[in-house]
Amino acid sequence: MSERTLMLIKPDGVARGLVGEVIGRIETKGFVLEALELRILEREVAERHYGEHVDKPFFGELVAFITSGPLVAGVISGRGAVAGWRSMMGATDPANSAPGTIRGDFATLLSENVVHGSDSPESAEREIGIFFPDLAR
Ligand SMILES: Nc1nc2c(ncn2[C@@H]2O[C@H](COP(=O)(O)OP(=O)(O)OP(=O)(O)O)[C@@H](O)[C@H]2O)c(=O)[nH]1
Ligand SMILES: [Mg+2]
Repeated sequence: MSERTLMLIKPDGVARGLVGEVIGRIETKGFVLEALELRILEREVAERHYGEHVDKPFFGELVAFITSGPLVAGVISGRGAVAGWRSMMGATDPANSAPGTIRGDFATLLSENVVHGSDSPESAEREIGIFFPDLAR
C-alpha cells in the first residue's frame, strides 16, 4: 500500500546547492514525487509546521532558520515512504547520522541538517495539509 510523506530541503541545503543531489536520491530510490516547490516560508507557516516544538528552548532559532531563505517542499509517495525517507535522511544530529544517509554525508550541525521528513503517517498528513492544502485528504 502506498504512503505519503512531506519532504523539505531546508534553506541550508538549497543554499549549498544540494537540491539535485537530494531529489536524485529520492528518484533513484523509487519514490514518486507528487508535489515539488521552491518557496520562502512565512513565519506563521513555520510555527504551525514545528508546533510540537513550541516549548523547546531552540524554537525561536528553529523558526528563524527555516524562514531564512528559500527551501524546497515536496510530497513523496511509495511503499513505506514515511520510514523510508527518514531512513534516507539519517539521524537528527549529523554527529550520529551514518555515512550513506543525507545528513551523514552532507551535514555536521544539528541546527542545519539539510532535510526534513514527517515522523509518522499522521504527522505526514498534517504537514502535507500545511504546505499543500490542495493535496489534503
Ligand atoms: N538549534 C537547535 N536545533 C535543534 C535542537 N534539537 C533539534 N533541533 C532542530 O529541530 C529540528 C526538529 O527536531 P526533531 O523534529 O526532533 O528532529 P527531526 O524530526 O529529525 O527533524 P525535522 O525533520 O527537521 O523535524 C531538527 O531537525 C534540528 O534541526 C537543539 O537542541 N538546538
Ligand atoms: Mg521532526
